[in-house]
Amino acid sequence: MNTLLSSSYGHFDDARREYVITRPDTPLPWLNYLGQDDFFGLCTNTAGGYSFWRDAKLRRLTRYRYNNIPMDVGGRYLYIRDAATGDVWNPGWKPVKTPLDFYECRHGIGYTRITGARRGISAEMLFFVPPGETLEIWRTTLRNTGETARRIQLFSFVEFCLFEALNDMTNYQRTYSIGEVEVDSSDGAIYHKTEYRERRNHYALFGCTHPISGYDTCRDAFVGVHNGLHEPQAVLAGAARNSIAHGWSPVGSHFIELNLQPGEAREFAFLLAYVDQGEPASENPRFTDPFVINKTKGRALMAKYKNIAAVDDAFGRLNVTWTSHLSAFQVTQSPDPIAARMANIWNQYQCMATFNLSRSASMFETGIGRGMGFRDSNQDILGFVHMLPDRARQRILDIAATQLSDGTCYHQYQPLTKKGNAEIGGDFYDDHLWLVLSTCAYIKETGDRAILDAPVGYADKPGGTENLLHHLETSIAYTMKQRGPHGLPLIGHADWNDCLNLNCFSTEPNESFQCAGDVKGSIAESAMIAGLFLYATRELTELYRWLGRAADAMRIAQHHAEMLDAVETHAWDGEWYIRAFDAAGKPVGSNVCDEGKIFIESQAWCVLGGAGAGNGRARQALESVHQHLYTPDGIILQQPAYSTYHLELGEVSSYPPGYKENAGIFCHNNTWVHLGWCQLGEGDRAFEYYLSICPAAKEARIETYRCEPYVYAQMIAGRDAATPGEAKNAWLTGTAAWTFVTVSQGIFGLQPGYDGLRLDPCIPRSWPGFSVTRRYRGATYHITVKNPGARSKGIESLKIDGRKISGNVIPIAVPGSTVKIEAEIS
Ligand code: BGC
Ligand code: IFM
Repeated sequence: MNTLLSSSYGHFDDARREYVITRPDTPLPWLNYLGQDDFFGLCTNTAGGYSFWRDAKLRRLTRYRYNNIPMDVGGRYLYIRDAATGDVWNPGWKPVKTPLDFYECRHGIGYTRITGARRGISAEMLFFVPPGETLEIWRTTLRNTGETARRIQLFSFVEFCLFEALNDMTNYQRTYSIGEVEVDSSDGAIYHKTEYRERRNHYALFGCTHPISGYDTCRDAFVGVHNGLHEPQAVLAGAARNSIAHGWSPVGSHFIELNLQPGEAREFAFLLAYVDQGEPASENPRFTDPFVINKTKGRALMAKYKNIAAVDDAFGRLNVTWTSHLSAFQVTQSPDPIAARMANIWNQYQCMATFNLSRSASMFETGIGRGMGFRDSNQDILGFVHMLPDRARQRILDIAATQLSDGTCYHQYQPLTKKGNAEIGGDFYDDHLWLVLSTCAYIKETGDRAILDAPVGYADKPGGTENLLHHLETSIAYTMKQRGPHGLPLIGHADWNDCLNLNCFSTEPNESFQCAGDVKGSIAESAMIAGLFLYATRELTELYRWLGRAADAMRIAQHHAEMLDAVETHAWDGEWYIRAFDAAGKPVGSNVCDEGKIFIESQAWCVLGGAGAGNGRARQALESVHQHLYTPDGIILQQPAYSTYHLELGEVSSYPPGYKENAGIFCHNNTWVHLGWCQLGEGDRAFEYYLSICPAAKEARIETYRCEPYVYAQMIAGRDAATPGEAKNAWLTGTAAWTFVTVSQGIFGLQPGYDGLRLDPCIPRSWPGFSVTRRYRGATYHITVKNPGARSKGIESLKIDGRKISGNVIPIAVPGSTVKIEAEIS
């Protein structure tokens, strides 16, 4: 695949799996993530961002000020000073913003490489987290590209966070007095050891593999009380202060002096590590012993990466690891390069980020407010399970353990403790159903039925020995129990649409801008949950059949039938499915409403759940979406937008028209309609819709779109907005997982099943065919589909290693084998 379109800010380099940013002043900071296991970093195209271990709230290593001016300040900085002239600059342009002769940022898969050059000196910094390590490496190359010898001074910089990020940014009466550091100038190691004294046997280490001439750890000494990061006084003066922080704000800065001859280059690395020594032994008299940290692990890390060859080796391992992850699904030949580029590289990469971080830490999520979401993480698994099924398995069990025995769930939990967060309100009556979807997707991917027997208790019954299947049954039973006057599921505080708060009785918004209201006794119902329930019960019925449990399959199928009847009897509005009934029993998302007549979610989920299949309503519902909600920028959440605030609808009407849930284009729910069109065999529609929200297709309009062109955004402003087409909330969105499901299972049509891989593509009629390679249950399938009759759907012939078979399910091959599939749509 070659480079395609480009924007005025950069272009894709598919061969290297990179997005290349060619000027630093992007419309918004364009972000990448470092890390794939336990240690993570956010890294923007100007080296901004922060790092944490496992949990962006509880184990934050470096500080970051959201809502800053300019927007993105603070990060992994290297100041370069010409000792002769005093000229100071950064390779990533910020924070000094001295004009560069050359700037390039290559965001790659798990790494970011920033190169800057000025007046004959070039500096390249490669940031990455080696697989399995709890540290990030800044591989640094300084080169004299000029014709005269140069004396260069370097100052590295991080600002430490005192580990607990909320406390760090709110509780200054305490935090200004607790900071402690230690410096080992012999090996360039700066230890940030706040909290070590107290109860936590951990520290952060900022090391440098090049000999240093000095250091700083006190922000006031290095930056200056009245200076900004664009003018640190130590850098301007060309000398480190060798400061030791006592309280206030500890920082880490190494001072390096280099003499570079023409053509000479120097390569070395900075390391930012988290060292957790585990709980101190109980006999350790922590409060009486002299306060000496155990540097053994820190020193071992420094020694390990002292040699640049070890750094390169680690980077090589990172790339090999990613090639392996991505190779589980690769489009090898496609008429549309954008779809292939996104599916092969960026969409799967984004799925890893959402799996790891849920909705916790991005340029729009502070790492403090949200942990792992119950519904979010279940959905994230759908786009991740093919890459690392074992990690998905563990996650499913972790999530299930945050369900309560009555069927409700902690809406969010903290990644470090895996405990539900009681401060975040519950009563989202869709949450539990997503667990059915993630579990079934996992078993279809792996065949591991044993997960159903894995013991997992309920959050309110510690030590319980129920199993995962018990949780699925509890979930189904809970919705059956919680139904309203029309037999549809009650909505509770909200369903997938967090802002549709139909039990909002107080004009006093609470802290999270959600309306206060007691859901007990409320009759507000959700047609979206009804559709989701239809889908979940169909999944569970199929699972029970596969398990040979016919009676259970029939029992669940009866629940499905009952709900289907309620949907068709009460939720059909004439041309589409209504969205809900409010607390007064009035329809929401109906033609009888003045605003908010039609919503996207209930159309998509009722269709995906199997409603409207035999009576034409499914097609009619999606046609209504096309007529009322579809725009070239994507499908709007509802129309007409709410022009005023409605207490009885809640937060959805609190947004200005065109933004977020009030008639914004919420990319996440668009994907369900894409799948709906695939289900109906409309490949042209599905693909046109797919491209409408695809970031790689936005390059030509990047000044309007503003967000990263390589990852999905949660929201694009709708046509009612003042800024239509403008994206927000990039990276951490359910759009990632669901788009991967759409592309891999809907469009290219590779659908993992209990007994094999079903091949059921739905493509634009103009496509002559495509090829995909899929790793599935240990075997590799090379699949080629031809479309000589210019149709969208319907596999007519299927050959496995040259042998024709009937139907469209590819049987499970021997692990380790390679299978050649030739198929035709005709
Ligand atoms: C929604 C936001 C809302 C928030 C709190 C999010 O999931 O997307 O629009 O402000 O929840 O209710
Ligand atoms: O469904 C939610 C999700 O859980 C968080 N982001 C917004 C979505 C829609 O409100």
